[in-house]
Amino acid sequence: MLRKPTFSLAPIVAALCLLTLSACDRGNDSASTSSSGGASAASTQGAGGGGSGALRGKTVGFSQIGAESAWRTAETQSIESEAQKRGVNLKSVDAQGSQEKQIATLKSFVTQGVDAIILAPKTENGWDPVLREIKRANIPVILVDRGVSAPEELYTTLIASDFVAEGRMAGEWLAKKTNGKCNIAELQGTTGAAPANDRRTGFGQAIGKHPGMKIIMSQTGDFNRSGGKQVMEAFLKSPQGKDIQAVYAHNDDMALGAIQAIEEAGKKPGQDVLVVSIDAVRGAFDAMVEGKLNCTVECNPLLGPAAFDAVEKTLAGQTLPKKTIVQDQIFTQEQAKDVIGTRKY
Ligand code: GYE
Repeated sequence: MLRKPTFSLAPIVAALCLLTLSACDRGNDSASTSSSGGASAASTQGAGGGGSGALRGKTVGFSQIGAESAWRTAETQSIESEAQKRGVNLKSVDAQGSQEKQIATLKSFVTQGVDAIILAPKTENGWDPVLREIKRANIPVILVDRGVSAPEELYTTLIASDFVAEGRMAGEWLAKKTNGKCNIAELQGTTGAAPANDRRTGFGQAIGKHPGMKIIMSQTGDFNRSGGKQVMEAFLKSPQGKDIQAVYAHNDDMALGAIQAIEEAGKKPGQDVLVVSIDAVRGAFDAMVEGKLNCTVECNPLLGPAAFDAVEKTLAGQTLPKKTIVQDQIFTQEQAKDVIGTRKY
């Protein structure tokens, strides 16, 4: 189990890189993971630099939700480039935000007889029938980035971040920053999506310990920038708009949209209204350097190496842990300048 090196460890890591160049490449480019539930650790290391060659010529179907955020674009690129490195024939299909399209895609993967499926599911519910169909066809399903409510036996493994922990980190940071007193506007992710549900739960757990912290408005901005901007505009225009002291956005793209709305309303994001979000994409670092975003919690999208390690293992007959958790960390405005150059997405 390899934890992502923190930035203070950089000199030591750099020295180790000289000794083991390829291992360091993998460490920087792919998500660091640990397995949950006491099962044996699923490593991202095994074949992260392109694999053992075992997947060469295999056909893998990848059903992606869409391209609503910089995070998702980075995830798609990670999966597509890893497939290429391993000589996998990848059928990558973008569902343009539609769960129905994802289901139709999965059915077509069954008809085509792919060797394995990687699925980034839009919402938690609604997958049981199609997952049963895939199981009957004996095709392993690797879930990446979001979980589903379907019974565990219907998929091979899930590789994702702990979204409750991410929400909690954001809430704890805000509690500390405001001494436990703050009126908050929340921009939720896509309705019914695991990260939206869990990030709301985790944040609620953290601020629940502080009676002076209240969510005074909350609405979905669908994990995209224009959604975040539109909802924030409406929040600011509402009778309680002047009371908003902080924005908690379930992802960076919505926070960046909200920042625009705050500026257009004549206020200073990062000062008049604090902004905290999740993902830690490049745009968030730029906004932190400009002083407009206060804090972002990382959610690593570089899941390609871990996903194809899982495909390789399951096709080799190995049993995988049901869940592999991606390790994340928090970044504040104060750290942004020093860290921005090292960001990969
Ligand atoms: O945080 C957000 C995206 O599922 C973890 O989806 C992912 C989330 C990510 O659109 O930016």
